[in-house]
Amino acid sequence: MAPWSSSSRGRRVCCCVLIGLGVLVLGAAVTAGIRRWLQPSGHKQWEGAGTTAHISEIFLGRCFTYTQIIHPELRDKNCQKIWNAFKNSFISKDTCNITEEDYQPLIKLTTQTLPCNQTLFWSKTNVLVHRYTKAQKELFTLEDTLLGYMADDLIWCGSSGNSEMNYQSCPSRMENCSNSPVFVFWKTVSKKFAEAACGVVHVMLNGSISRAFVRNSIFGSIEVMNLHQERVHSLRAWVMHDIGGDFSDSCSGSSINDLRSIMREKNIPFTCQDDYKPVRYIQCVSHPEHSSCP
Ligand code: JS2
Repeated sequence: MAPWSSSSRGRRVCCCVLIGLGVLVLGAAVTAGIRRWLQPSGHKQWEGAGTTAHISEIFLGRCFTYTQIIHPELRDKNCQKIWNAFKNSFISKDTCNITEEDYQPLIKLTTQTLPCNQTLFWSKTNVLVHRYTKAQKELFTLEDTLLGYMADDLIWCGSSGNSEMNYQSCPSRMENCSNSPVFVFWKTVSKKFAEAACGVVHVMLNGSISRAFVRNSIFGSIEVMNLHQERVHSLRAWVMHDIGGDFSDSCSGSSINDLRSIMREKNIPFTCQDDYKPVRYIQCVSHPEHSSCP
């Protein structure tokens, strides 16, 4: 047997060992990578906060509170069915490809007719507008409706092929996951809320920020676009300024002129008031000494 043969077999054996080792190391690296990428629960790791802890109890509790106490005319709503429809809208689905369609069963179960002249939209005035509707029961924001009331300030997401909710992390607004469960939910229900609006409709805007009306906000890009002139007699805007805050924008400002021109195109009469008094009274509750307060 040729002398070089033993050495060549040796070389072949050590090549096989090296290749074997290489494959093992590579395999381990890939597995570790996937493990790092996937959380222990098998969900993808996102940058945003995870599904709100005890979301089912919170959601169900809010449903019963709303339908049995706040609006007993809705007492026949089946809260368990509503929760299941909500959960099935995103569970086991790709959390970046949720559609309006996914939420239709939930919307069907939570239909609520809002009387005309009682719809109140808002943009960048979340706290003030809800302090106002708590005091003034004649007007409804989306969060004063059953669907908005149950989901407000909650976070939820899952993953395709995984029957559990992702409590560790969910897509944040900055991540390229535009069709996330939360974002599609608010787009979908805001569209429905606007389509149902009728008579005199109101919006509360923030005059202490650079542009009170923002086209790519949910109000500007979804709700304004789904107001129908045959149902909506007029849109009344209230531009509120923080007490002691900046007077950055107002009814005579460029952003409101932008909104005015959109409403003109839609043939819906538009009026605007700076610091609508009844809302200012709400603000004055926490600033009784301020010169602009009675
Ligand atoms: C994430 C949430 C939440 O007219 C209002 C309401 O009808 C609302 O649904 O949409 C309008 C306000 O949205 P806009 O104009 O983008 O103003 P914003 O101050 O930037 O409010 C953004 C959030 C609105 C949707 N949304 N999104 N998580 O818990 C949540 N709650 C609401 N209402």
